Amino acid sequence: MIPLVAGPRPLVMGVVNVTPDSFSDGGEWFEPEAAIAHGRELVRAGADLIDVGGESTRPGAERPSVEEELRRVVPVVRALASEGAVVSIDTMRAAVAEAAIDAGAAIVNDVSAGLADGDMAGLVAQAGIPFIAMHWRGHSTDMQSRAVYDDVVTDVCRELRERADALQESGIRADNIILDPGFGFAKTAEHNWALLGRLDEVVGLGHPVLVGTSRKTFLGRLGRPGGSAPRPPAERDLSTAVTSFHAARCGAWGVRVHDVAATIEALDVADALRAPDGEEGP
Ligand code: PMM
Repeated sequence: MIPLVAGPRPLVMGVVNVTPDSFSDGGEWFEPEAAIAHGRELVRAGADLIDVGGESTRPGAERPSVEEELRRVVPVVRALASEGAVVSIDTMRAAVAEAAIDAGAAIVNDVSAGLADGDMAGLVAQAGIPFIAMHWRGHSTDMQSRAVYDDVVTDVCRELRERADALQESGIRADNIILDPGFGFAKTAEHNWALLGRLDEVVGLGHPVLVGTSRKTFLGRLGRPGGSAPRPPAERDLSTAVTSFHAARCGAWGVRVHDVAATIEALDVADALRAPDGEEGP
């Protein structure tokens, strides 16, 4: 069973992208054996969940065919689930979600919150499993043109609430809906910082909240003068760990990250501050 009620600390979801072109780790785990080995490493590092995805959502990315997406993810989900890992399937396609559930996936993580495929909500309702519904305004090919808000936090909260209501009308139980503000999806750096700074408002919607800032470009731009290139994704893990600390302080249910070990260290600090055990330093 996946604990859906926010615990004393966020769950750590480790990312396994079985893609040739993800911005954060594209190509590294493209072969099933490499992806499975990476998933095992993340479990050993302490991940509570493993998120397996076969479609890159970086801005401008083209979509793989359904057959190709299935070929990428199903063997990885099957292997990791059979070894006892709690696996979520990161997909916008009901057919892929269905095959992954058959292979042992316990959660569906849909960055489109069911909007990209009209069959998704019914499938998840039928399966009776948790559903991660991310704030989304359109496919990656042109999503940045949709990064227009009056007040990004108010608008994202309203759109998430509307999605949660629609998903419940499709038969997904309220207590199986996890919300995610969708960092980097139809958002500028300014929008991402506003959402992170007011994360308590997203948590206030009353559903568990997943935070996915890991290695995203807005973190890579920190300390870089305007116009210069952001730091490469693999050099964004320290700032990611700090955002995980912040997410813990705001009551997030989970954090979706690439560097599980650094995240756990950051969450340990949050824990120690919440419940100091009185040990003497240094
Ligand atoms: N980001 C990415 C992919 N899937 N799922 C959720 N729920 N939230 C996210 O923020 C999210 C996601 C893109 O990042 P990646 O290329 O590092 O996987």
